Amino acid sequence: MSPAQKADHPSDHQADLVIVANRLPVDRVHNADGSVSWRTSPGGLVTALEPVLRANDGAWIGWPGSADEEDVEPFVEDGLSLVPVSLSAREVEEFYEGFSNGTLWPLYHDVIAKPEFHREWWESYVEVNQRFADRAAEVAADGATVWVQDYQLQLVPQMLRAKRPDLRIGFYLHIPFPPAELFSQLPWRRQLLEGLLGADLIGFQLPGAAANFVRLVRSRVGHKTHRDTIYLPDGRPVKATAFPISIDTAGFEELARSEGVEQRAAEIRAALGNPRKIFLGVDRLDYTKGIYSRLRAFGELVRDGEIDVEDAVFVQVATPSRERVEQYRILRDEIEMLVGRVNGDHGRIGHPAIHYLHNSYPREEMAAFYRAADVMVVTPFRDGMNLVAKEYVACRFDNDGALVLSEFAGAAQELRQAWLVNPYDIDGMKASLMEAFAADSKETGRRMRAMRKQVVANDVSKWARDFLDELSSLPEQHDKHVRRSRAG
Ligand code: GDG
Repeated sequence: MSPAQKADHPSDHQADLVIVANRLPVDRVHNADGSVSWRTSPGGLVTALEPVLRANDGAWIGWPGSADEEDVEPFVEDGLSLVPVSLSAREVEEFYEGFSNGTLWPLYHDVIAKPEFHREWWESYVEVNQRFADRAAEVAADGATVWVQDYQLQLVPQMLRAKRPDLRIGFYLHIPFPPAELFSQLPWRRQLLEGLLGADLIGFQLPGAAANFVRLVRSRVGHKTHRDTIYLPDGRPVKATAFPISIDTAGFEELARSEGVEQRAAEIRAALGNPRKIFLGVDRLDYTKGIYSRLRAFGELVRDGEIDVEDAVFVQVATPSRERVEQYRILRDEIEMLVGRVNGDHGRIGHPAIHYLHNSYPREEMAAFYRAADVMVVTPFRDGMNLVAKEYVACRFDNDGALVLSEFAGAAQELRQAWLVNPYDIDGMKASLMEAFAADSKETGRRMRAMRKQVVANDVSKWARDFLDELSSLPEQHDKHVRRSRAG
């Protein structure tokens, strides 16, 4: 079969590179005429992995995003081989909203919200992970590389290795990995650690997360470790190390420089009444992001007369997220009540203190927001990385604009020249917001230049390359082990 013929029949061939992620990079759309089509949902991960996938005849395994669909055959969309995994409505509730987002997400983010432990959720997590692993085992060619993504699929590496010891398996965790004291609450802690240990290489956002993992493996599973390497009893080494993720820096900058975006940024400023300064927050509406505290800090500055609503305005984009999970509904109500109160108490006709947008926007509009904003406010209580902070920096090609950034975002390890804040300290946050607000262009320029250097030199393709290079450069021990397991 020619490569073109192969691409038309993805189910007929096996791939040398397989990405396994909870979501496919496309959404299933049901059209009015009853037909079904696919809409690409371009995220940073797809942008980064697309070139490697194309170059390696790769495939992407994931859930198409709607429950209880009949099984969909693998298909090719825009030249990418996509392999759908179906979830029932009950699995969406128990595996996705339940164990992934009601147990693991809060547990891995410092227990900001209380994690719930339910045995049915765990059973569903095991079943769905097995389905993803089975799919990967079918799709991967002999000796292929499989890269598993994120907290929803932590058991896949071990399940996959059990079926296919010939594969080279990588795993990347996009969210923080918690300290032992928190992780140990999990009734299924050992199973999760062993699940991850099926990989040859486990990537984390920060060195501290990798160290937490290695320490836990030593104390809970009892394996020998040396620095970032774990030695399993059968002699197979597993490396756990940091690969801080990034963005398509050049792509964002190009968008920001385009005439359409420049014009739209001017329109946004004008629609806001051309205030002297615009503060901006952009987040998924999630309790880890610290939206409430930052708006409270801003509201107090307006109340105290430090900021005049005719001089400055706060725009908060809160993208709808996990709306069926109770804690997210409560958070939305709390934030909306606060916005109403601040605007009711301190706004004037035509001048609300806070513009709150519960909506999602196309990439161009996001870039226009970043271009329009003078002070970008990113204040999560805990965040694996936070791409919004890096996107803002990428869009500020004329080296202006100020970034206020939480110390507890992974991005703070790289963007040292931001105004770093502790989001639990409202007074400290108020002081930093005022400093960033009042900083002159010499100060903001000095800081932004340094941050841009970092984000330009470390983009998401470098992240993907670094991970895959590391994975393929673990040959000796790996091949020795594969030979041994084949012989056995
Ligand atoms: C997880 C980790 C880690 C948001 N609203 C819209 C929109 N977005 C885009 C942003 C950004 C992305 O979504 C959000 O990424 P973050 O990194 O800020 O946060 P999480 O969603 O929590 O991501 C995080 C990340 O994984 C990657 O490893 O950094 O720590 O929690 O790209 O621009 N994009 C568009 N419209 C919106 O309305 N087009």
